[in-house]
Amino acid sequence: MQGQESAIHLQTGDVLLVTDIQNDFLPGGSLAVAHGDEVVQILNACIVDFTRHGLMVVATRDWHPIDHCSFHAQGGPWPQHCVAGTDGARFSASLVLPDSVVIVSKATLRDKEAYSSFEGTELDRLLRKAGVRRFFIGGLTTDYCVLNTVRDGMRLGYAAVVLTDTIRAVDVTPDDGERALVEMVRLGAVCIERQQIME
Ligand code: VGL
Ligand code: ZN
Repeated sequence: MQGQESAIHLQTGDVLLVTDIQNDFLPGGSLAVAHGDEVVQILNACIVDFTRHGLMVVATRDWHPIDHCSFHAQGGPWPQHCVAGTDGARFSASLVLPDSVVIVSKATLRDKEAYSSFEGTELDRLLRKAGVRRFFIGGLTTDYCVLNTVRDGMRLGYAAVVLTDTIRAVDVTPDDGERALVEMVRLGAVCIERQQIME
């Protein structure tokens, strides 16, 4: 497949975006993503790779008010999930974040859905200030937050590397995740697995 590389060396200006590893998106959660738990250990290894290099790690979280417009009760497409401050919105207890992690909360306003981690957040400003030129992205979900973050980030001028063994899709429609991957490659994102990160 186009967009595949054999190996990528970490360099200054790289950042890792750990996307929405929250209880509600994991098995047992209110919007559980099938096999979502399988990515956590691989992401932990990525986090170690980046921190060892002194590179920034950002953890994003879906952080909704209790009456968010995306919930069924408000006529939206999703069951209630990731309500700010609840256990469902907490990062998985299995995710090992460094003390230096930067946390970015998204979709925090009642009347606004935002799947991209750049939309309505300080993420772009934060990355620019840190001299970031390229983001590596993993987490949940392939077909919503990951896809939209890659799209926005590339539009903003960042290079994007998708860590394909660290993402899982909601797949509301079968193959949404596959289509999202094809779309990200079409946009110019590079796809690798964690073991292809060279230090
Ligand atoms: C997401 C579904 C609902 C995501 C957020 O961040 O991928 N997906 N809310
Ligand atoms: Zn949400």
